[in-house]
Amino acid sequence: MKFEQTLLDFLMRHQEKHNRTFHFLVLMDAIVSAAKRIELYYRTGALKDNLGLAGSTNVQGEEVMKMDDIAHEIVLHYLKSTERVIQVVSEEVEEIIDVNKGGGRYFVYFDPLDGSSNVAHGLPVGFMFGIAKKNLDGSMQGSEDYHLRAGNEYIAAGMFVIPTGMFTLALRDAGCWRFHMDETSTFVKPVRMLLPDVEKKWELSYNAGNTETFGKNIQKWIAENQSKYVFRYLGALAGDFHRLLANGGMFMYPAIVNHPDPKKNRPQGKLRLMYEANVVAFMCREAGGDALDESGTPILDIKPKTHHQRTALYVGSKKLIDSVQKALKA
Ligand code: AFP
Repeated sequence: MKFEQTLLDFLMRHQEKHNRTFHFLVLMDAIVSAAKRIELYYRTGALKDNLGLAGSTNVQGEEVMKMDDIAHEIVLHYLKSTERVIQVVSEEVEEIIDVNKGGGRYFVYFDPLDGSSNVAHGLPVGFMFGIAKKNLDGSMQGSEDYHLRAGNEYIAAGMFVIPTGMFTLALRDAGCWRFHMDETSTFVKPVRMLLPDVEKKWELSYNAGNTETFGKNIQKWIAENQSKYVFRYLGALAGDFHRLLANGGMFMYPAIVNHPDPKKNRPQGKLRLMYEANVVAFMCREAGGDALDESGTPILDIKPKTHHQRTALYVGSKKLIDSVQKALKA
């Protein structure tokens, strides 16, 4: 009889190999439990009437679906239960949430249900998260912005594409891994993800309807390059990035600077730095790729000023990111 590897077994070996503690296993166990629970609600959402609007707006001023509230509560519950999380930032809540004032070692930044325009259709959404750890030497502790870590300080980042059972996790300096979960979400088939060099498979992923609102240099780059690549766009970052990691290419959400209604411009970009852009940038770096903002700054180098900060994002295969960087700086 052949037994499959479990996710915790995979992580245990990883921690041992890198001489790390098992606290991280407890945290990951909670995150996987939360993902399973969200997936269950999502699958049964229509039956349980969980997919309608909750009638409120979130901190980004967007309508909150009931499912977003549920997913947030689920993640918070499981993170609290670990007693190892200091604070969390959730897309659904304005404030930073103190989880364990007395102790703990991790900060978790998450979007429990990213891509909410897909919810009403039962199409894939993402549960995205980044994890940073307190400085065990005590430095920075007590400082007000201790939780505001740049992506290059994260120790791990990952995303579940719900409800597909696909999970991708990047561990700092130890690779980006994709897990194909079975129906119990327990047994996995880990696959090391490396962006492929074969350009004929590369894809471009962006909201093409926004093209005329982008900066002129990016519009020019698109006009000169887009016909070389296949175009794909789901409207949920986790799903779009999932494809990209396997096929290569670039996902972008440029700054909106030429909207006919100037009030709708988004010079800072749309995506959230700490739980969207950093998460994919971190995974992409471990898979051999790169990520930039509109000024050409590496996403992972941006030191956040606020926990819900937005950014423009260009993420994917190095060659394309280098080419976009030249265009941004031209
Ligand atoms: P929503 O959760 O508001 O749908 O936003 C999803 C998202 O942050 C990201 O997952 C998508 O890639 C991007 O926004 C889609 O944005 P557009 O609908 O403007 O294309």
